[in-house]
Amino acid sequence: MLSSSIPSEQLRCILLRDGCSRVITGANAKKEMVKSKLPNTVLGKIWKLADVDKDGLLDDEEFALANHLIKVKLEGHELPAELPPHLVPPSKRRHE
Ligand SMILES: [Ca+2]
Repeated sequence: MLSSSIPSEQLRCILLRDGCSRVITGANAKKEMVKSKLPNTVLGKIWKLADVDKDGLLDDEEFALANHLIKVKLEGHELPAELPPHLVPPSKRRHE
């Protein structure tokens, strides 16, 4: 399920927000991600969980979710293997 890491280009978007304004729309994207000091492997896992619709991009809601997952990890909790339903952004819920 988590066999492949995220493409380096996407990670670069996370870390640098370089030419990725349509992907990472949060002004604090770079700050938040770098501030976390989490290893790339963890950020990749967070990306996979946060990209709910699997389109390879993080929109506002998904980025907020990513930040939430970063906090979870920083608080010492393990990341879930799959995103719990209650964390899925309302606009991404398709099974209700
Ligand atoms: Ca997405």
